[in-house]
Amino acid sequence: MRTGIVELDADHPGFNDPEYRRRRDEIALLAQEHDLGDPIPVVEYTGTETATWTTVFRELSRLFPTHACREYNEALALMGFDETRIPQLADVDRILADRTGFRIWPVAGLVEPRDFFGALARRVFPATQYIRHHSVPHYTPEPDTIHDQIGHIPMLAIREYADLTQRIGAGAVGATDEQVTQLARLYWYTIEFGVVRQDGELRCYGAGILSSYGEMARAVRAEEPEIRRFDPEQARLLDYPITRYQPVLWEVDSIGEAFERVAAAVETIRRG
Ligand code: HBI
Ligand code: FE
Repeated sequence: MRTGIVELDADHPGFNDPEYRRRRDEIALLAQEHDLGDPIPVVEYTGTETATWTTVFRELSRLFPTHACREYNEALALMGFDETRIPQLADVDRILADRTGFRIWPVAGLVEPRDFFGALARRVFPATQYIRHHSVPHYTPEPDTIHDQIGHIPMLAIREYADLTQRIGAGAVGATDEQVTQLARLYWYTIEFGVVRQDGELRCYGAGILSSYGEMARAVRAEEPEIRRFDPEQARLLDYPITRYQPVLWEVDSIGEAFERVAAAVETIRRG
């Protein structure tokens, strides 16, 4: 559908804000009118939108040196992000194409899991261009451009993470519903919420942690989340909550290890 009408749940922070809803529809229409291969539309962000980015990027940046994995900090420097401006997907698309061959597909919001994985299988990442509601800058009930650009985009410039992302997507092509569910759990526990031990310290490599001040602050303290050695045979059977802090995080020695173990698990899952 190319209506540019965005449905929001009644408990979405922007539900009762007509200006926010008009803006969401406007940005959704840009994505809906975009065909893969077209130039990615440039969004002129408002002062309010930029202020939300500034708040979140500034706060997260205080944690990155001590909480993010080494690869993330290197890749973030490469992206050239700064707190005064929301990056354009068109710009990060060129950097990723050059680094790992991943391309960006601008989308209006959540994509059906099979379509989402189908894009990943082709080394295409569905990324949003709208931003969360300004009333709660550290919270979003759905992926937004802060989550996609601060969480996923720098990590997709890293070969092992890009390959892991693609491998899970490829595993879902032609899979059964149950197989897709298990692949979605592996995606969640690695790509979104993975942690890695570096020089004896727990560091974050999952995009959902890297783009959330609360998750990141609490992940490496390892007080509340239970940290388990990554075992895809257990992880693929364990459900996860999406609306509260993660109770269990899975630790690897390297992102390359996450890739190797997930690649093997994808084979097991597909054999059924
Ligand atoms: N769509 N835009 C977008 N971003 C996501 O992260 C996303 C999605 N659709 C489905 C989805 N994630 C999850 O179901 C994955 O586990 C597949
Ligand atoms: Fe994500």
